[in-house]
Amino acid sequence: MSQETQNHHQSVLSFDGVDDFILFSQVFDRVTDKISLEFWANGANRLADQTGLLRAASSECNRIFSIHLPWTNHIYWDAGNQTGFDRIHKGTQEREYKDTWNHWAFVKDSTTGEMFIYRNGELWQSGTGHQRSLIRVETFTIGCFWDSYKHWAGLLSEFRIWNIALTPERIQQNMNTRLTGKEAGLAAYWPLNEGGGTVAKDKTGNGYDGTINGAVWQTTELPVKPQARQSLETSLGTGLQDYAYWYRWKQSLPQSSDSQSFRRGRIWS
Ligand SMILES: [Ca+2]
Repeated sequence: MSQETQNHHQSVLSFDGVDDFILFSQVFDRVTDKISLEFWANGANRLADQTGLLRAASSECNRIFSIHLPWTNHIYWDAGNQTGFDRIHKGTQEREYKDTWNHWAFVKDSTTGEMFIYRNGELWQSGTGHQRSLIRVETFTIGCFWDSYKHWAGLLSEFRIWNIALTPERIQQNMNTRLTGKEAGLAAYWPLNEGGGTVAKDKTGNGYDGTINGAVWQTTELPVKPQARQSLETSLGTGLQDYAYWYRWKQSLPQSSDSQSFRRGRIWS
């Protein structure tokens, strides 16, 4: 097993499949024509055959996003607006989503009309001709299809929403590591690793915290490295902060230290 796919003992969120869910508000006001949703999921053995893992609706209750994982032996990815929704789906078997960790990514690009589902970084299903644009989301839940309806059972971790269409290369690059929250295109990011409390914190700084209803914390092996890795876009995006940190650090040194060799480094929050 490579370094990238080693398991690490970490806190994840466990859903009972009866009445557990996370409720968010106005998560997608930064998303218009492109979206990617990705997460790690470990479906419980008791996971029902008709469940909703995610549901997002407009103020008029139009279906904006929906992920069924599964629904009657299929996995569905829906994305739309007030005119209806675009959909791709494919038949599945329990071994693809139960009793083990799988990384899932659901992507839609309204400009090209493409939709994709990736499983563990590899293309699982795709479709074309899906040009419906996306509109503002008012209610967003993880763990059920509709209010108190068709709840999902299992473990979830590392939930991310992007306002770009992720490529498989990009998914593979980041799926086994935590993010910093500052990555370009990241709209909301819930590592779901708090290990206590009832708030799912959005680590982007955009403030899209969620309220955990019933789901409980569990420590288990997860194929995600606990620490964020430095990525190119993060380096570019925080270059100024990086310099500011270095400058403050240098200013704090005693005068006699100036002659010492200095190797520029950085600190990650
Ligand atoms: Ca419960």
